[in-house]
Amino acid sequence: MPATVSYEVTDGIAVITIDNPPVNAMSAAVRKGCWEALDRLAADDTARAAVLICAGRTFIAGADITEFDKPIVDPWLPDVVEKFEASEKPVVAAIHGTALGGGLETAMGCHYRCALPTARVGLPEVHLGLLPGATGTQRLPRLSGARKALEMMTSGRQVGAAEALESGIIEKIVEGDLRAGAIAWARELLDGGAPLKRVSQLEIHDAADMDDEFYAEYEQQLARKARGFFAPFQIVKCVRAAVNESYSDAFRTERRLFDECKESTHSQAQRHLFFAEREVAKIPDVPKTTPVRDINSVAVIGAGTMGGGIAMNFVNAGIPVTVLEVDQAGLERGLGVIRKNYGVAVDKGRMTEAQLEQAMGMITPTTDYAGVAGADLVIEAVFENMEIKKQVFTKLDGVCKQGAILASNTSSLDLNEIAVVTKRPGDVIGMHFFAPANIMKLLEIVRGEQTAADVIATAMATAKKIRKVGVLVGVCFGFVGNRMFFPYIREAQLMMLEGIPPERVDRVAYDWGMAMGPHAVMDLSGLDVFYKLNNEWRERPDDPVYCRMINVLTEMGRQGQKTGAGTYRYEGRKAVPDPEVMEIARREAQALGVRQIEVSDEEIIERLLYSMINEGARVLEEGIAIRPGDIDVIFVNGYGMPRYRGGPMKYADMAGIDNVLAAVEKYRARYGDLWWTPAPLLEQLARSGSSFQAWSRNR
Ligand code: 3H9
Repeated sequence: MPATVSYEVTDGIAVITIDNPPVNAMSAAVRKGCWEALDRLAADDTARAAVLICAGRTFIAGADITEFDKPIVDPWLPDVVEKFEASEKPVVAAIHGTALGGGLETAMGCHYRCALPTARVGLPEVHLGLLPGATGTQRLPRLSGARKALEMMTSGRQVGAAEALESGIIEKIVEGDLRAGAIAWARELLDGGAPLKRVSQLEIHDAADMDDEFYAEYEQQLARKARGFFAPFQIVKCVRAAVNESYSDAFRTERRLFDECKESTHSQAQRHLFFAEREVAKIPDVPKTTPVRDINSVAVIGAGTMGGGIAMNFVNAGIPVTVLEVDQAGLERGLGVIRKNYGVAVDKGRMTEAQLEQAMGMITPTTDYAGVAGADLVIEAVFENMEIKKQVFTKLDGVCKQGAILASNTSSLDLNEIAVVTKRPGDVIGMHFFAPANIMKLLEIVRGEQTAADVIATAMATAKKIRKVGVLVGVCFGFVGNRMFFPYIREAQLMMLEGIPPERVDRVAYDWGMAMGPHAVMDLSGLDVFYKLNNEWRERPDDPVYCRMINVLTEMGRQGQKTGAGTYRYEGRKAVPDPEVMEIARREAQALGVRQIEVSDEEIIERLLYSMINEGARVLEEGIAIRPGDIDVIFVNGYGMPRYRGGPMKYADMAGIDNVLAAVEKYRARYGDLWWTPAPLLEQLARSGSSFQAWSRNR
């Protein structure tokens, strides 16, 4: 028997222990081990029942996700689950930590389930673009009811032991020693003559009124909550099969639909992100053992929308914050906005009035720099202007205690230039939050030339503490996210001059899966923001066509939603296409000599995405991002790119780098070298038939 699964008998009860760190995934070796353990149990006269338990920090966390890209190795997980159920001797699953995916499916193959009070169970396959494919879509409805199973599987929600007990997913909660408790319970079941509870043979208790109307309504809801995703709808089909077909027919349906999911680009993309989001924390020259500084108090310079949102993150994590503004009026305005934001949470029932007051009580307002002197971490969130930022950092250098981390929330400026105005550039780092800062998951952590390793490690740990996805990037204009977003915006802008209505470009981007189209995003952020950014970009090539409409509209006072008009006109928050804007675009195009053209939807996507990907290749060449996966993590967590596309670099890999290059060359032929010269890395990968992922792995 492989070392990962052990078998021993204690007083007539066999204990099968899976030990496959870190999370006891059902790898081929574990499946084989379980298979052999079950054969041994069947033949073992000294054992009347068995307990399935795991070593380490958790019960089985699911199938081994790394195996989905490889040929299947027997025994396959569904067969193992069925073998557990077929055992003539009762098997009790003993759950601690989390029983997820194939882990819960294995537990549901057992005849009874017990868990520690702290345990959680769930079928989160949907997050990987999959469905529970080891009989989970058939077993969970039989234990919890089809409605609950549908909700759990389409959302991936985990439930705690108490809820699992109440809904019939487990039969017992064990306090104290799980192993001893499970063995005792197995013996009790034997002594009480409990029947073998084979889940596949149970009735679904709430199947009666699950008719066409029910499924249509459920799918309609899903279409809103999981727009564009494939797997949730496959799960509905499986549950429908569970309700309407025999177990064996429905199981075949599950297998077929699981295979469709596994082979889909959605699942490839989502599996990629699963690993990329874990890898992002690994920084080659900042090992895990790097010490981190204590962050027990934070100061935020600037109480604008950004500063306020940043402060809320720390308050929510229980860390007191001092907020500094130049004057009392600014402070009151800023604190008023924070209070209003918390008020919304109260209105929605997510927070009580008392909690709101407690949160506000953790914020100390000040107009005096002496008030931030004792903070462990200071985050500057003032106006995006180099001179102002330098003044702030000079002041901070003068008052802040030694060892404090001085962070800038700049979204584009040269962090090195900011750092050298202080006498402690090693303590200076970028922490680029994304608006709204209290909600968006992404945090770009910008490493300056002199930033110390422990400052990087602390910033990454702090990101985790405030529940952000921290991604380390290097210094360049716009860092990774904005630098790659600029070409996307540039193409949307050019298309307007070419006579392509913004609402069409936005619709195509939205249908591709973006949370919002590029024009809607610009109007939301403010065209003036892009206007200022463009002007701060010192190395910007001289091109009168570049983002021309941003300049024209901003100078007309059309700054976007906040002024009631930008690229669109606004009726409340509703964007309405404005013929006047296209008229202006036509005039500008004429003056600049931009041709009016017809384009396909495919071209719109290519120009938006491939311009971004080409820039991404340069970002990688220059070492501004550590890995292509880091870029992908940035775009799905900060720019509204759908997870099922995997991020821009994974999307390029799936489209084929040679296809991306061919399209880039096509636009270069039309528009010239200025913006469309292929990145050398793109050419190199296309030539060698490689991908960003393979390049990254083999470096
Ligand atoms: C499935 O079951 C399909 C079946 O229905 C049908 C099959 C036919 N496989 O997250 P962490 C690695 S699909 C391989 O940092 P935590 C992870 O990459 C599966 N590796 O720890 C990381 O590696 P590294 C359904 C896995 O304590 C290390 O373990 N199940 C797997 O924060 C630690 O992970 C799921 O979707 C895996 N299944 O969280 C559950 N899981 O150290 C996925 C983890 O090299 N897992 N790794 O970076 C999780 O949600 C979390 O890992 C868990 C622990 C909550 C368990």
